[in-house]
Amino acid sequence: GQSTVLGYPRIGANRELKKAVESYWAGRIGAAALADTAAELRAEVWQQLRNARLDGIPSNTFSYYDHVLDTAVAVGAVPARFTRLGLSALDTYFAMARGVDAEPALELTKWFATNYHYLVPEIDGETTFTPNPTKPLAEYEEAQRLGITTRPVLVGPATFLLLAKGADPFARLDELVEVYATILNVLADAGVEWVQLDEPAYVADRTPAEIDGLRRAYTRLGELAKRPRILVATYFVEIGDALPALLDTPVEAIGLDLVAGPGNVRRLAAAGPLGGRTIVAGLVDGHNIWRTDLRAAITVGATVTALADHVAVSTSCSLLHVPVDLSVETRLAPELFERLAFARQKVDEVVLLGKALRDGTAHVPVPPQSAPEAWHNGDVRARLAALTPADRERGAYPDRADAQQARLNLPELPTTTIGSFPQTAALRRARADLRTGTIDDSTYAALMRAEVERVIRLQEELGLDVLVHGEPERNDMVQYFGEQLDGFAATDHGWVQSYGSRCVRPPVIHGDVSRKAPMTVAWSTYAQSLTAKPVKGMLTGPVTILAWSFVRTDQPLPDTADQVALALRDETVDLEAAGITVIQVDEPALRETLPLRRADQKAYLDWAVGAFRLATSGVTDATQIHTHLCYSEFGEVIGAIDALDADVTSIEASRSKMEVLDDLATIGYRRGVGPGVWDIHSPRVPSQQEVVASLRLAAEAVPARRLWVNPDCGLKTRGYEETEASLRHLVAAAAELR
Ligand code: THG
Ligand code: ZN
Repeated sequence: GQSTVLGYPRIGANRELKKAVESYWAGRIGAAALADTAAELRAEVWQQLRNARLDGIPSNTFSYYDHVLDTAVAVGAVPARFTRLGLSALDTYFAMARGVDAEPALELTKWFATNYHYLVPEIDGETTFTPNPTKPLAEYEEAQRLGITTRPVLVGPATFLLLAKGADPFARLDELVEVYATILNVLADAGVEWVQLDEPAYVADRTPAEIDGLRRAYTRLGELAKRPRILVATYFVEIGDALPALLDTPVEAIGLDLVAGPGNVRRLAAAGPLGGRTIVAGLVDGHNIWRTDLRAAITVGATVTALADHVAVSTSCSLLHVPVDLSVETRLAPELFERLAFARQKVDEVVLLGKALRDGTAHVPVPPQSAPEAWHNGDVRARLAALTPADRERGAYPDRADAQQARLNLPELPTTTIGSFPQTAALRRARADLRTGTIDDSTYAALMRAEVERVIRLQEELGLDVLVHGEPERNDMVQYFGEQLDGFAATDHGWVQSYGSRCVRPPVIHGDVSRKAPMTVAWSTYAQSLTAKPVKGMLTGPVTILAWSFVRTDQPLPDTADQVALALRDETVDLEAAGITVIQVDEPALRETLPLRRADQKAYLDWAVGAFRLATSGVTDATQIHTHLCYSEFGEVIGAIDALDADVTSIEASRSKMEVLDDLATIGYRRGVGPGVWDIHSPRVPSQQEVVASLRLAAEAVPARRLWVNPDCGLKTRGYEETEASLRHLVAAAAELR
């Protein structure tokens, strides 16, 4: 009958944290003002959770940048290259997060299969773990002063090491556990009753040694004479062999995700006696925005209650992944609004479920569950039902390559960019002015067209071979399409943290997806009208659109992917008919949505590849399809990249030193490839010689006639100065090698 949440958004209802942190970085406010804003945001969350009558309130879920980085600081895993800088604790922290001139930042990567990114701890021989409980302790005491008792949350030691990089970080587990032991001691001294240690890494496949490590860690922590009670939280998938291991330890509570892992109920039943432990039942989805089917959740909750002596109702994972408050959305259709719940509303659901499990279900409201008829589109369903394998096939690649070369007549080592050009202050201003009504649609469109023309002229002057229009009209590459497709809805304030101060506003896919009208054709054809060189059409692929949206749960994800794919297919056919000869369909999220368990990966890759091919197989052989993927960890998905059957694939390779090309060669990839030769994540301008060297390295794995020359990602976050200089070197390097 208890209720809790595993975590809560920290950005503030109006992204106050982003504004404060960015002001601090820009030197507009000092550390004290930043700390004040942070304290206000924390107080607001705690008070809100208390007023909602939540029993267990988490703390230390606030972060200036990232909770994995916070944990690294708490255990003293600050690499020497940052302590050496001699900065304040706060500035050392931000140096790790963002880098400084002399030191690159820690690596940023996906937090499991979400669109949140964490900083990868660096563990090396120099790392000496030391307890630094300052932050969890200070937050606990800060809440106490407000009269609110909280449960400090930390990433658990085993997951922390499994997320870290270095030579076998996991070998340091026992040593790290002693540091956690000290932290738990200190917290107990301060009066902390419960801590939450997150071990989400244990929902993926883990080796017996890793499972043993978990058992050892919590046996040791559990045996401490003086410590708070321990909740070990797992989430995102069904727990595996970690459940029996945790039951071997004295931990008092185990958190299970019952939304993404409904099989957890079965596992719990099979696990044997729970020894008086509390099961923290994740019944409310922390990763999606639909209202909970309360009746169904109560049924699951009742089953768990029958198995465990104590049950607390919770969210499936931290609410970090959903927007803060639905009640401020005034422009959503009523039938959508009444089906949604953001963080605040989900807290109410958790409290209600906790009460219902204790007092009975008489007063539980029944929110609308099935989608209204108006969200269904018979035409789209009929099209989907009529699909055949041929709809996902293009002609044989050699024929396509010949037809494309006959039409495009490209030189060897063709040069291109990934799509976006720098988003200047003037462009952002124009978008803001359009939103506030300061300028009208036609003025806005004229400004964007002028920008497209400028970008085309610049690329001609630089001597690039395949041009882009630069995407000045786009905000976010998913939001942009979401705003134009039927079956999608956009929020006004639905921000979710993506990394650090950066946020995204994922659209909501609520109904059958269809295209109202061409989405990009006018921009691409306008750009093409300005030049004799080919201009690439630019689309976001179906998998990425799904990954960066909130998806409907009332039909299988592959069906939604195919609906999006059909809309994109129509767009490619229209682009081709309008004279566009090269079309890029980006899939930067292909890797990130890969299921955590190997057993689920093949099915995912099959439908993901199928959706991409459905989107791209409607054009003739003579139209060249490009795709682009970000991030260098392609290992598990390399076969799928090949199966996409794109004519040209551009990938991030500059930081991984072209290793990915060897992988591609190994699996027999035979089509065009553009390994990024300029790391656009850094403002550094690569010299012509460096680009030449990268290309020579690439040419060892890929024949030169299949090699493209391009940066490793879009340029929207770069400035014009480094963009022009770098592209000049890139074009010159290609010319030199030709
Ligand atoms: N779009 C979406 N998700 C993404 C990316 C994206 N996830 C992975 C990766 N790219 C994350 N990268 C970023 C980079 C920049 C920003 C957000 C995520 C960003 N956001 C603006 C901000 O916070 O100020 C807001 C942008 C806006 O106005 O829409 O800069 O590209 N969906
Ligand atoms: Zn990219």
